[in-house]
Amino acid sequence: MFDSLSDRLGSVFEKLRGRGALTELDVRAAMREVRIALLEADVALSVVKTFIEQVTERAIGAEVVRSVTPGQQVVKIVNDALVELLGSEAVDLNIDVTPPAVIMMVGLQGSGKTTTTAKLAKFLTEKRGKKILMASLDVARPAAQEQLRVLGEQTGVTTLPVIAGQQPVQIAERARQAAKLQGFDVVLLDTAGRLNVDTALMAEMAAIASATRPDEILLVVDALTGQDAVNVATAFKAEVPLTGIVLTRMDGDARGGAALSMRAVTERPIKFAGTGEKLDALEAFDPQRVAGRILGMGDIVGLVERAAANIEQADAERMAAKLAKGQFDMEDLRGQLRQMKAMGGLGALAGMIPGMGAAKKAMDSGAMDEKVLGRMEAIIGSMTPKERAKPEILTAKRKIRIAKGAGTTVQEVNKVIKMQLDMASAMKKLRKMGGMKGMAAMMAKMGGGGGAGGLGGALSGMLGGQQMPPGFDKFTKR
Ligand SMILES: Nc1nc2c(ncn2[C@@H]2O[C@H](COP(=O)(O)OP(=O)(O)OP(=O)(O)O)[C@@H](O)[C@H]2O)c(=O)[nH]1
Ligand SMILES: [Mg+2]
Repeated sequence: MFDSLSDRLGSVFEKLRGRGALTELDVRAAMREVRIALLEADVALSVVKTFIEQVTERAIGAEVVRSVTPGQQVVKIVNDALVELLGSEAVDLNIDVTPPAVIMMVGLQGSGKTTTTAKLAKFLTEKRGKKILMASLDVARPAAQEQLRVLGEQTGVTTLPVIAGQQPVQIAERARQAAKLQGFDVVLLDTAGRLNVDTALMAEMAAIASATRPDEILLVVDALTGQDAVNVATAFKAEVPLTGIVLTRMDGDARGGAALSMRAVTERPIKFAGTGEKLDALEAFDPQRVAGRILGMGDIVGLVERAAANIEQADAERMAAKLAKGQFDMEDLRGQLRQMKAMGGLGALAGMIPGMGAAKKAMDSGAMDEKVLGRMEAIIGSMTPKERAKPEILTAKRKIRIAKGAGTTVQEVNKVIKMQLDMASAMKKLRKMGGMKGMAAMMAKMGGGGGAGGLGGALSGMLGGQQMPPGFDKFTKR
């Protein structure tokens, strides 16, 4: 279904791919084309706008990983943003509850509720080994209950016997009761289709939902209706607590707008996609896979990921070698700061360095923010390579120059120097204790807590922990 979008994006990136360098203008021009492609795919305007802003900002600010081209890097950035747009992680059904779990299907007339109910029953039976009971609450259309019964026969799934004259809420209650007594794991409730404007049926749906309190209320929407599907979802969300979306007719020639806008607009995950009329044409919705299908550039995305992983690996090895020798210069400090930033915390070091527990806690509690790391990085960035390798040559004059370069004060430069010194001496101590092996022993002794000096101590001090070395207070947030 994403064919034309896929083609459009493909040709945008084709132009970027081989290029040796990309300017901001190149990126912006490419993003204008991506924007048009998304709009033509019927993605909601607000969603397109945010998406383009995000990707542009990331692409322009990105450091290009060695051994890939800037164009490839941009493809990876767009891929990641698409994955996020689609919801990042696949979201499973919430059915691991005290049985029976109740799943209620809602949606407009003809959206595919009854078919999807049967598909889901088959899926849960075959793939999850669940015992399923289906019940039709559709008393609005004469043949509806019979339709589900026939589907039950085709799939070998039990359906609740029909009792003429019962109302939806009663049927739902009876289904739950029967499931409980007969040991079913999941009850699937198929409901009557409604026109959006049909207030009576909307009210009935809300009544069923509040009487039955289902574990899942899945909205079934037709992907072919594009942005309308998103509007429908918004309208239903206002009536009942939706827990997820099923997009049907993904096998049709929908342009993709519904799939791409749905998550962002409704804040509900797409849990399944219907991909045909057959009863096995149902897929668990996986953002990564769908984004991959849209971009059709899995090879490039994989390449960039591998390159990044290799570099991290090489950096980690270099670092480990230095640590083993008991060295720690400004370059190492900068590497650590970057890693911390990249990991959104002190996780990079937490497993290696004694005393990091306290530092991590301080970070998590917000005692230190990204800006601080950035400022320290800027200070180190203003040093010459020689100064970074041999911080002991930093004279007062050099410090003034560095402070100016980083737009900060000599005091702050001194704090960074002090920090590097503390860490270097911690490294020496560690080495005396027997290098990396000693470190492990020391960690075992000290646990994640206080951190008796050393790198952990220096960091937790910097982070506003109890061990704050003199002069580090300015870097912590108050
Ligand atoms: N191609 C395709 N057809 C589908 C899909 N899902 C459902 N259909 C078809 O859509 C039609 C309507 O499906 P139903 O399941 O009866 O829809 P419904 O929402 O229960 O309809 P009402 O109960 O009348 O509101 C049927 O012909 C299905 O075969 C899908 O993913 N792909
Ligand atoms: Mg139906």
